[in-house]
Amino acid sequence: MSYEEAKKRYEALGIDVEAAMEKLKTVPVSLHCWQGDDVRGFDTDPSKPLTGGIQTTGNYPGRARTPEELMADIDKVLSLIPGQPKMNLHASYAIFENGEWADRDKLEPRHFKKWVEFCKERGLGCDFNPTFFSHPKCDPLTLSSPHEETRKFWIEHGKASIRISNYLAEELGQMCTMNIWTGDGFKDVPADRMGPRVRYKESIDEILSEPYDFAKVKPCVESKVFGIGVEAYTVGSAEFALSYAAANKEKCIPLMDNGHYHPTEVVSDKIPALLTFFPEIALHITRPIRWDSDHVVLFDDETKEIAKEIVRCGGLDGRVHIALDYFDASINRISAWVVGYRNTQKALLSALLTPADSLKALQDTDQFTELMVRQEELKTLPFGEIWNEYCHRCGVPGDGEWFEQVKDYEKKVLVNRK
Ligand code: RNT
Ligand code: ZN
Repeated sequence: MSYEEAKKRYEALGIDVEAAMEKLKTVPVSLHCWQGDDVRGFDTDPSKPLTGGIQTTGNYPGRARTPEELMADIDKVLSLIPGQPKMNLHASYAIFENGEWADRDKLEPRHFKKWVEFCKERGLGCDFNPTFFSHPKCDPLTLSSPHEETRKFWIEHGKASIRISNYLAEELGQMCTMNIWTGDGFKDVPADRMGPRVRYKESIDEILSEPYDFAKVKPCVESKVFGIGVEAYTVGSAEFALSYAAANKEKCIPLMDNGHYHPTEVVSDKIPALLTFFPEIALHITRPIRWDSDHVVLFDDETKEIAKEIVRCGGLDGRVHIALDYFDASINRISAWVVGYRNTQKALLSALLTPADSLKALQDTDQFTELMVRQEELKTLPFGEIWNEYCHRCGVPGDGEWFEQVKDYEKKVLVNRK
């Protein structure tokens, strides 16, 4: 079937295919730099383990070890993904020059100058994340630590991150989300659950007292249910993060990561709940398997459902900030990045190709039999033809046309990284 034929099938349902593709081309989706090097960054000893309850598993060859390698890999990825990517950096990816090094509380915008140049040359915006893990100053708590010196160090890191986010937003002329996530929690039953939460709240208050323009820098608070080694208690729980964001609407927004809930909870359903109250929310799109395993995003039911909610709640017009967050070290990392990004784009395109208004009308007129029939019939529309056309219009390969390039890059570049 040709694109034109496929398009007619959608048009028969009242769907404007051209408008869907044009819209998606303008929607920023953040590409996380940390898939390329297993979340190691450049500011600490790479032989030290990842901490904070997250884990990468696998040792597929080709991990990026330097800023140059990571940037080269990102360029490869950018050549294979459609849409409007935006970079997403962690503070641990600071680039130090001339033998200089700065600890996280002393980071400055200039340590991200190379990234700004990278983004400028490619016309990308950039999001940012303070890095509250994999560092000797995790005691193991950070912003919620009972030790004042520890808290102070991490608060300074948070403030430095606001200044860096502001720099990224100013230089690149695009809004910068700055996501606060810590792995703070306990392995076993705590004696005090409130103390750490009160301290966490006060620490975030202090970080957000650093001046910024909320139109340009959007601090986010990401919640979590549990992590490896912190199974019993998480300081920044769902209720904590949502309450914090609700109480500080003029200063920050909530961030939901779909790996951070109990296995039968779904973020798709939470999106409209939050958008009923919050003007803006942020998302980390990932794929949990039994826990927050951060597997590569697939074109699966929940990813599609999340995309549908983003689209039909008006999220593409700046209300929902979309970022990817996964890290698989067991397969080719470029492919992992590309597959997850393309699948997120597929889910969004497929959502844009849904006759949302007519389905809603069926629901509102109690025509549930027909609603089921119509929703099921959408599943066998010729989506692949539209998708490949979208990729080509974005100047990137369609399905079936890109993996050889990754294999080639692996042979020429990745295998030499011993
Ligand atoms: C961890 C959180 C967090 C991190 C990144 C690296 O569970 O999802 O967002 O994955 O900041
Ligand atoms: Zn996340």
